[in-house]
Order: sequence, then structure tokens, then C-alpha cells
Amino acid sequence: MIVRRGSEIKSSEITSKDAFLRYAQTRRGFLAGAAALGVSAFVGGTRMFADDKLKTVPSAYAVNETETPLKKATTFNNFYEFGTDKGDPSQNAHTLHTRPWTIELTGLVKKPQTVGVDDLMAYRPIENRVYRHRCVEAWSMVIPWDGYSLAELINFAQPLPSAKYVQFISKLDRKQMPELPGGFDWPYSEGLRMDEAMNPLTLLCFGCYGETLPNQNGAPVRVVIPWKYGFKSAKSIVKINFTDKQPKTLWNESNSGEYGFYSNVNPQVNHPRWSQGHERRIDTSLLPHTIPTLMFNGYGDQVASMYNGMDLKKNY
Ligand SMILES: Nc1nc2c(c(=O)[nH]1)N[C@H]1C(S)=C(S)[C@@H](COP(=O)(O)O)O[C@H]1N2
Ligand SMILES: [Mo]
Repeated sequence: MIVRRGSEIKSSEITSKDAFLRYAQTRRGFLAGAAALGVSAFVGGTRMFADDKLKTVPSAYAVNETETPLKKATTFNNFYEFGTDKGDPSQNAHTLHTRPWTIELTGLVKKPQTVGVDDLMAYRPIENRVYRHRCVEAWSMVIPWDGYSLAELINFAQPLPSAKYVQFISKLDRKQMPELPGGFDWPYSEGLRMDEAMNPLTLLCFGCYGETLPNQNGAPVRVVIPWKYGFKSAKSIVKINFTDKQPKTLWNESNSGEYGFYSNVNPQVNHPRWSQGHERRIDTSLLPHTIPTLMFNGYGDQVASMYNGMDLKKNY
């Protein structure tokens, strides 16, 4: 189900504080109205689609490949906090409360502060970006994400010159996550080197397919780093921490022999248990079942220079 927002606000307007307040009021009014009318974004008890249409602007970042059907991208997920099977998050993540929601900007910044997700969403125009999405498990999708460059938020946060890395911490709430599996060092955490985080491709993401993120895809805010394996793209972020040392990340801590800090998509460096040379494009019958994996997931032009002189077999 697609529910349209009542008003039309030009994206060029939503950068000013004034316009943001109008935008936020309209959004609240719309959601209250939708609730009063009994409009529901739940299908059979499972939240299948987000309920808030986003006003987006086009962007130069769009791969010319068949998009993964929305239904597939929102029912075949990795979000271990809500269960480890691909179908678990879309069944279980409706228990996640996504409002109120704040993001803490902390560590080596000029002034640590906490920002509300709606303010963050209105801070810059939301761009529509169609990215390849390659999981370390050797499947892939093509997803239209909605957001703006993480660099915008980093500039806002004003990291100190000593900040060399950015760490992302996901929400942890055992009540809202009754399926949380043992054996991991929760909360989910990920990290990037500062230049990777500042790369214009790195997306601070609020939506997909033109609507706010469904819970199972990481509502209300996640990152998307399209040249790295999917697990680098932390979901449902509550804290962004600036550090001078390579931060700890959940998958690297849990099995450093299989999941490195860099985790750039690389068909020449196999996972110890399977080849990374090919991938299975989920549910795109027009393409061969198995397609060759591209170096940096096809984003080499924009990112390869960041790794000049680095041994990518060692720094996997
Ligand atoms: N907090 C959190 N973020 C996460 C994960 C997770 O389990 N928890 N899984 C990662 C993995 S392995 C992948 S492939 C992508 C999946 O994103 P999608 O379900 O939106 O396709 O999210 C990543 N971000
Ligand atoms: Mo993944």
C-alpha cells in the first residue's frame, strides 16, 4: 500500500529551519489523519511497507540495472536483532519503536550532541540513489535508497583533526528484540575510516523505494556503503562515535578470520568457506542466476584511490 502525503513541498525549501518546521508539522498532521482514518501500513500483522512517502530529488548515483522488487527487498533481510533467518526481520521487526529516536554524535567532535531523526531527515534534500547491494553471503540486489551523503552529517558534527575513524552503533533493546541471538557482542557495531565515511557514495539512509525505511530494513536511519559487503551498512543507528583508533565491529569481533574491518567487495579475495567470484542476483529472472562479482562492487572509479598502496588481500 502506498499512502501519499497530503502536501507538496519543494525539496529546495526543506533545507531552512522554517520550512523544516512546516514539513514536520505536515508530516505529523498527515500521520494523525491516517491513524484516524484507520489507514494501516500493516499487512496481516507484519509491517510490509513504510507508511510515509518521501519527497526526493534525483541524483547522479543510479546504476542502470533492474531494481529488486520491493517485496523481495523487504522480506529477505539480514537484521539479526530480529532473528537470523532471512524471513525473520519482516515478521518480527514491527516491535521496534522508531519514534521518538535520537542519534548521539560523540567522541572526538568539537561538541558532543544528540540530534532527533526528524531534524536529521530535514537537514538536507533526500536523494534517490539506486545502488548495488552485495552481501558477504554472495547474494545481491539493486535497491533504490533515499538519503543524503553521510559527509553532510560529519561536517555538521565537526570532528576534531584527531578523529580518524567513525563508528556506528545500532539500537539494542532486549524487550523490543525478543529474538536477539546469543553469541554476539551486542549492540551491532560497524565502522569506517574517516575518508571512507566522507566519500560521497556513503549514504545516510532514511528510506527506500521512495518511502521511509521499513523497520526490517533499518528504520529510521541506517548507512549504506555500496562498495563494501552489506554487513558494513549498520541499521537503526543510535550513536555515531568518532575515534582515533580502528573501532571494534560486531562481525570482526565475532570472527576476524572471516570478516575483516575493510570488507571491500573483492572477487579476488574469497571468503574462507566460499568463493566471492560470483553472486546470485536475488529474484531477477532476466539475468543469469549467477553473475560475476565486480571489484569494489562496480564502484572502483569512485573509491579505488582510497586504497592505493594497500594490500587488499591482507586488509580484507
Ligand atoms: N544492526 C544491524 N545492521 C545490519 C545487519 C544486522 O544484522 N544488524 N545485517 C547487515 C547485513 S549482513 C546486510 S547484508 C544488510 C542487509 O540490509 P537489507 O536487509 O536492508 O537488505 O544489513 C546489514 N546491517
Ligand atoms: Mo550481509
